[in-house]
Amino acid sequence: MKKIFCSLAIASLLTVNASFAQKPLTENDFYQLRTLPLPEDAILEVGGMTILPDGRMAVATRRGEIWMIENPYQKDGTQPYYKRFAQGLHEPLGLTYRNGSFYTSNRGELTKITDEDGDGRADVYEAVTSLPIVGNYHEYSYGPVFDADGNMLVTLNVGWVGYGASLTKWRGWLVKISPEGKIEPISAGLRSPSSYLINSSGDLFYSENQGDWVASGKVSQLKKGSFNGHGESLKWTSDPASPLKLTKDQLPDTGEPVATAGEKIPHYQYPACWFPHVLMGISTAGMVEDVNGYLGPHFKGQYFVGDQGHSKVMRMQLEKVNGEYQGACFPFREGWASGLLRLEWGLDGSLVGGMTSRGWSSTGKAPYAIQRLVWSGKTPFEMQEIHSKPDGFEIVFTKPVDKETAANPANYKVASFTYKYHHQYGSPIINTEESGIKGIVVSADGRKARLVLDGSFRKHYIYEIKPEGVKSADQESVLHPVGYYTLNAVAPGDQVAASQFTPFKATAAPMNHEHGAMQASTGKTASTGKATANSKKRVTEMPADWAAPDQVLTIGTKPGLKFDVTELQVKAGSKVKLVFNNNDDMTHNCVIVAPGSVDEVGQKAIGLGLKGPDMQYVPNSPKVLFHTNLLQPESSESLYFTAPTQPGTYTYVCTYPGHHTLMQGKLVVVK
Ligand SMILES: [Cu+2]
Repeated sequence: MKKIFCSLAIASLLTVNASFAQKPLTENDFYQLRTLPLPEDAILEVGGMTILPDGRMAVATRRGEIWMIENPYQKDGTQPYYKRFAQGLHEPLGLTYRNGSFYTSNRGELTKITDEDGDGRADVYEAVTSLPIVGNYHEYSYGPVFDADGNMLVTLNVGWVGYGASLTKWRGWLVKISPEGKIEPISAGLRSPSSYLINSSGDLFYSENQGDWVASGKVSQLKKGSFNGHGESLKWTSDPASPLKLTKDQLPDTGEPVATAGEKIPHYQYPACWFPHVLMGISTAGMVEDVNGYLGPHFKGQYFVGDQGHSKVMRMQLEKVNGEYQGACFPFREGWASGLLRLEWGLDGSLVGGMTSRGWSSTGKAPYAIQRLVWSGKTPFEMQEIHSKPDGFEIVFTKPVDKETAANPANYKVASFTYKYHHQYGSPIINTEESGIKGIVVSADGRKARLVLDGSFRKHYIYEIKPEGVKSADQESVLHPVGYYTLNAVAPGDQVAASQFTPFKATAAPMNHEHGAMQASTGKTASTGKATANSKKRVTEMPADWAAPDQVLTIGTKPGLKFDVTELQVKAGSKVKLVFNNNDDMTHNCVIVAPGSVDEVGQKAIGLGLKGPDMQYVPNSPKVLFHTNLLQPESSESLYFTAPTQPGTYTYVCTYPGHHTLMQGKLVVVK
């Protein structure tokens, strides 16, 4: 008996193992998060973070303190040790250590802090210089980063008065501060420049957040005399110290594509890499360059960019075409504990994330956290790089591909789009177009697939590249089968001769239309049937058989992703007219969903990707009961519907990507 039991147990163990082996691989199989235990008596909302030469970590908190962390790597399972080093600062949002002193940007001062007697506590706080401020809550100051000459670079957030405003000189600028404290304006047009770095080639980049004048998150090179898009900073260009003379009335504030608007603006700096809003993250933040290949030799020389709102790290790969940087971003590792503001390399090669979410909500629910990301030593199957080619793109994979799937054009999708340039908040995706694939050449070693595209290229557009059906030689799927390449210029070089193309099988159409993506992207959703299903849910004229609505509800919008009413009541089965007024300066819709389904519907809306704009970001789901279209600022729509007969708490929500977690209200249906 015993023997039989044992062999049965072993057999069932084997089955369990086999089913584990077949599970799709996840980010966690390659990169693991380790959470630092935090002391109970400290509120470590990370604003600035730096690693000291001896491996200790120093953290500046938004509460105005600096903490030293010994043994952050938890060697041999031991605990880290925390000690408060400094206090009394004003929301420091940067921290640098140099020649035995710390430097940090407070709201109104760049401060040098030194422990002169070596007791592990700060003794001397010196003002390097005052930073310009009028006291607006949104006037964050970031940095410093030292340049090669020992000057300090500091970025200055614009204030907020219902729009981003430069209320004092040089808000919305990158400034250079000499060791003597003299401020020199360098580059204009910044909005919320929370993070910047000097790369191994000595070039300076910053990450920017979506907002007014800024269509989406992006990473741009910062050059002296350049303009990065936010109009308010130009208020100060008549000052003799300004390195550029551009004025706000020279900006084409018309909502035309940013791809072409930039050509009309003197000194305009196109982003090196757009991080499409929601499709990647919602608020790009801390960045590091991996010169050492800490996260694997396959990503050596690439960048890792944190996202505060989505609690994730994204990957960016840059190349220079015609002397300018451009490149692609990719998803990399989500699931961090809080809003990821800072990234630094630990001395052990782990990627350390410093987090905070107070006032800036994030998908990671902790109010603050510190975590380290460690590479497992395994190589994920990913698009390692995307390169521009005169006739298309070349994808470099981290591992050899299965040549059959890699040569089949049905296994790829390529589409391009841009955004509007205007003073309004953010932008919808516009001008989406799919590219047909003429041919594919897979390299002999199986590491590269060269896609030759139909048609002409659109300069400064973002190309979405999805190798969804490509497998590795060992039959793994691409872990993150999407990348967004910002095509500022088409690379020169040789075209692929048509005779080199892999001949397509008759069954492989030039593009895969199965998912309706083509129809959606050209605005013909009405013919797909999906819109018909949804259109019954959007009745904007009073049904003929109604004498009058039983009840009229009015919902408006407020800044900060809010409806102006958070709860409404209707009688089950009654005839309802709902007036939705969008009085905010952002685009919103109003979608009534079944009880308990708001997250599911919100996630589905995000999942619409490039189809979203044409679908009004309303997913085709039975959980969607009624909905308006997406409304531009200062517009209104009326809906007519019969209230559900089933009493309960329904939700009205804006499903525009990034809004659904905050922008909700309760629709209580009563008997
Ligand atoms: Cu909204």
